[in-house]
Amino acid sequence: MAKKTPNNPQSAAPKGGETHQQASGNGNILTTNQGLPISDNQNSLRAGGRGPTLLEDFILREKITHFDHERIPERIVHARGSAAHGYFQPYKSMAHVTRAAFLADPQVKTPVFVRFSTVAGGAGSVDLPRDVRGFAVKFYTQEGNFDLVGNNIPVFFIQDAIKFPDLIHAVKMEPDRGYPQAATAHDTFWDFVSLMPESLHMVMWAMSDRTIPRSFRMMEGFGVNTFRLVNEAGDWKFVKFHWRPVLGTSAVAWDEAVKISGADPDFHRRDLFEAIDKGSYPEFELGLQILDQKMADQLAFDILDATKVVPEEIVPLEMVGKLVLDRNPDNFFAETEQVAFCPSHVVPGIDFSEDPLLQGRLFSYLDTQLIRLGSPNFHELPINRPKCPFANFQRDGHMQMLVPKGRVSYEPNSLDPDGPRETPLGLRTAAVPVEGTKVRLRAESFADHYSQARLFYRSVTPQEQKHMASALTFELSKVDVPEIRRRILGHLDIIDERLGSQVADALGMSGEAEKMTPAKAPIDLEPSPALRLYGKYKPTLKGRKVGVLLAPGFDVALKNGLVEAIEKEEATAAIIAPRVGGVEDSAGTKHAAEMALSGSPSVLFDAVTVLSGPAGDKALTANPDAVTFLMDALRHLKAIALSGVPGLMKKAQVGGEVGVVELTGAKDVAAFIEFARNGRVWEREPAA
Ligand code: HDE
Repeated sequence: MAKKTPNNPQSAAPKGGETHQQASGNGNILTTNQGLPISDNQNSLRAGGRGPTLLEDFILREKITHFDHERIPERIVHARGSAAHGYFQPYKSMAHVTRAAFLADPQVKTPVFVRFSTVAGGAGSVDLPRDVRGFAVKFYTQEGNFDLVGNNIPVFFIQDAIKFPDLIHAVKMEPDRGYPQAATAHDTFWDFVSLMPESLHMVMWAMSDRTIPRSFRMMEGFGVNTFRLVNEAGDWKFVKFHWRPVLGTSAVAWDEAVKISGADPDFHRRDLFEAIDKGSYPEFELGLQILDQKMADQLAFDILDATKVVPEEIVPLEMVGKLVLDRNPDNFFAETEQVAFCPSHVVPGIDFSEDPLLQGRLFSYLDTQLIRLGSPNFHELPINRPKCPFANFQRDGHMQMLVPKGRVSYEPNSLDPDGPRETPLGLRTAAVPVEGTKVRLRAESFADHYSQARLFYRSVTPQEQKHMASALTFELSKVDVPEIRRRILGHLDIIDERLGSQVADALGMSGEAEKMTPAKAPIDLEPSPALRLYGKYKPTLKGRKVGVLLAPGFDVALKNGLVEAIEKEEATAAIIAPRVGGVEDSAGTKHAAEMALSGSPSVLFDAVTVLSGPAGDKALTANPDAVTFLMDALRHLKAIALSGVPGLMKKAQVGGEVGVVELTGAKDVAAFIEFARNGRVWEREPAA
């Protein structure tokens, strides 16, 4: 038998998921990719100690060549992403509506890999631009992989896939100047949307707090396009997929987003990784909106139009199972970067609708994986490989990793009677009758571009409305060409006159809106409170991070009580000190710190506390980082608990506001926790 040595990697043939070390030997001998042990990894081969490097140095050349090829083309959209492994488990059988096995048995846990992303920025851009977030789930079911490739917003900018390259070109960096990176706040984006009224509904969502989420763990997810569920008898119903975060939804303030982007560009990635690392597993419930053709026909819009929601008040969500993310990737590139999602990856029991956006997506994703991963064998990469057996007669191709056996690579055949064959259990497309004249035409039922934009604006809370007006003002203030601003103001007037005039006023352009004529006059729809971001979920501090700033002379009993109360809520207390080496309490005992104040602005936390003694207070008062720490926490409507910092409070002009608690004992800690559970102290936000 061949011995397992570094010289003989074949003796330990790599299986999916094996590490490089496992595949190449015992793991502590450095080798080339051919398994040759390396004796010197510090010096290239030279003609004499100070002489030229020799072309013969194949070890140097292999290492550098591999390095030169380390990057693959990044995704044209959703380039920046963060991912995790987990599982999905249904609550009950859904066999009456779908044949899908992963939705049939509450005992079965289906492994999943989930990738969250931003859309517009490059792979190295920051986590908190104003942007839609991708929410892509790969279910490795026993009947093959099902990819639910969704976003955190339930609608899309365009109705027809043919406009996607235009939309993305408009939002990406402008081609002559190469900026702005990861931002909608520039002329080409607003020019495009001002000329494409179908985008206005999603523009309203994009300008809401949904596009600056607090955490991937606190976002809803949506399949956006309409799909079909098909049962054993072949009966089908339409379905809309929803993900609901168990922690509730939450967003940061715009000013926070801007500051977080500087203080921690990896804010969301770190948050996801750390949460899973410490066992606080993100959870999402899968909700289905199921409706038959008759119900769809009664809606005020077309079920095939991806710029529309089906209000939950009309078709309620049926919660069917839970997704738990319980394992971080082992290797970012091998998993998060190489994972390939395709909406065309479905399982028996799930089928497509004729939504023209979805139909285009069915082509695009496979095509994109071919250029990005460079081979039709991308499904053989460990992260993409189905976890059920798969077999067919496709062969060869760039980077083939399987070694198919035998003479037969065709079907029908008689030479391999045990080879793969069709099965009645396989995918059966819903028998949907289709006929029509070949035509390039947008259906009349897609013509109402304003009613749901109005519905969204009028359904959300006053705070959300106010933030939308500020976001629109901010973005349009970055648009140079006045005609573009005027066109948008004209659209806003149609959506809601109050919003239009608020934004016009804030821009200093009252009365300058261009009059726009809708293709179809909007109607007033019944408001849908389900569209709100705030107030829908139970208040909780679970999964949050509280910044505990300690300065010299702080009261240790108070600190311990506070940390205990925070941890009881299943939140994290992050200990900050002026210097990372630690800080002394009032008895002179030194306490370790996790973070230094200069690198830990309050924007990184959900609520903050500052505990100090007189000497510490004096130092904090003289420290601009401490002053901004407190001022920002107040501005960002955070719960604040303070002890022993009269000087700092005076300097930062903080004290007496709602949600600012001066700690004297345990009951004050409880009051602080109560404010913190509510997320933000909205009473402090000035009225519109
Ligand atoms: Fe995508 N989209 N998209 N998209 N999309 C891609 O595929 C595309 C759309 C979404 O984490 C690309 O693998 C077209 C809607 C997510 O890897 C590409 C159209 C929704 C991800 C592509 C849309 C999405 C992508 C780029 C209009 C929400 C990231 C890289 C017809 C339901 C998946 C890639 C990941 C990625 C095309 C519209 C979500 C180019 C043509 C609507 C979450 O194939």
